Amino acid sequence: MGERALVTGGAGFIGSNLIAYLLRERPDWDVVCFDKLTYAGNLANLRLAEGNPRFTFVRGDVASSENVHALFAEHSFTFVFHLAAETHVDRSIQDAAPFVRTNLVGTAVLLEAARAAGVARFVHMSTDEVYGSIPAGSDESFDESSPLRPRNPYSATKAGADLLCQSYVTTFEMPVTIARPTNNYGSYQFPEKFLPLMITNLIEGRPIPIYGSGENLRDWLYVEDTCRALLMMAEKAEPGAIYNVAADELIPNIELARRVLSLMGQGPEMLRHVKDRPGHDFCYRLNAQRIREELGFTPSVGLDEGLSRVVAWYRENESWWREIKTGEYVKYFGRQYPEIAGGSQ
Ligand code: NAD
Ligand code: TDX
Repeated sequence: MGERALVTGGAGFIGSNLIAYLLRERPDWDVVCFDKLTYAGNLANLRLAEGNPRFTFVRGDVASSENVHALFAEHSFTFVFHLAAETHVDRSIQDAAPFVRTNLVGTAVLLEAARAAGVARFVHMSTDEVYGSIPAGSDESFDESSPLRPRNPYSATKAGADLLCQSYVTTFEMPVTIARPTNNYGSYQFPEKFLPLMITNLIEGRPIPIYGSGENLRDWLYVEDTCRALLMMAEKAEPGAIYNVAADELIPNIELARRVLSLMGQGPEMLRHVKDRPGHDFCYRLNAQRIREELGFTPSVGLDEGLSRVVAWYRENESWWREIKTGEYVKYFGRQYPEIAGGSQ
């Protein structure tokens, strides 16, 4: 019999890729997207799912008990993939409040509803940022038992959500599995994030802003590999397990920028060193042995291949990101789904 999966935050970058992936890879599953449609949510991201009879969109706020209650009253879920979050570190430095509300309160509300409903598996999307930063010159890496030492408001709220999930495993024996992936990139990534910002700026003839020296290191994971890991975790992981998900493609930001320049046929005059992010984490390096050994997961798209694909995608989908950069994309809000679950905003 087919299963029903809930994807929170499914109108965002990874969520929309996950929905397309689940509809394709699990042809007998129904998939429900629950999303508030914040500035980062965009119904245009769901064009591959739109019209599919196995897909339903519900507009709602994970931090609203009323909205979440209405969702669970309407649907019975086997799997919950919890991706809804405020996600941009720079925004969390400007104003932490929405991060606390969505990432902490939202996770608490959703856990409680999923527990009451007795879902078979709750996959929580955490992040590599919860471990904090590895200093320059160290070759340390984090495994799943490393302490959580978040250093910015975004990662602090993600660490809190991660711990809430762990508490539901020990207190209620709830079948929660936690994913801690590295930096994702791919189609439909909001152009405030580094990689799509670089590509779209270059197409517009604008420079690439490099925070500080550009020596900070990130590990770049192609979004479809993340989707595959999340599905494996839903279907194969032991309840309560935590998995790092890494690409093993750690490079300095400046080097990533140079590769993008080269792919796009542009030169170093397009680089601009700008003021550094306050508290800028230097490096996240993960040991991902556990998911490899226990679930057989290894990433399949290397950085060279992934970068070519993503540059091509942003070139071919100019209207998608131009509507975001001009703010025009809000036209999608309320176009087809004006109501919010449970009736109030
Ligand atoms: P995104 O910002 O592109 O999308 C977030 C989505 O969540 C949007 O559609 C937004 O409308 C929705 N949302 C926000 N607040 C909500 C609320 N209160 N109720 C319901 N929906 C709400 O984010 P993303 O990059 O796709 O990240 C998805 C998840 O993966 C997040 O939990 C993030 O912390 C985690 N993560 C992301 C990365 C990355 O590199 N992008 C890496 C590791 C982990
Ligand atoms: O304009 C920029 N210039 C720049 O040098 C931007 C936007 C970023 N950067 C640097 C900061 C980081 O070292 O590039 C790196 C990547 O920055 P972001 O795209 O903002 O990602 P990061 O801060 O690493 O966090 C991301 O990965 C972990 C996601 O946004 C998080 O949601 C995820 O949890």
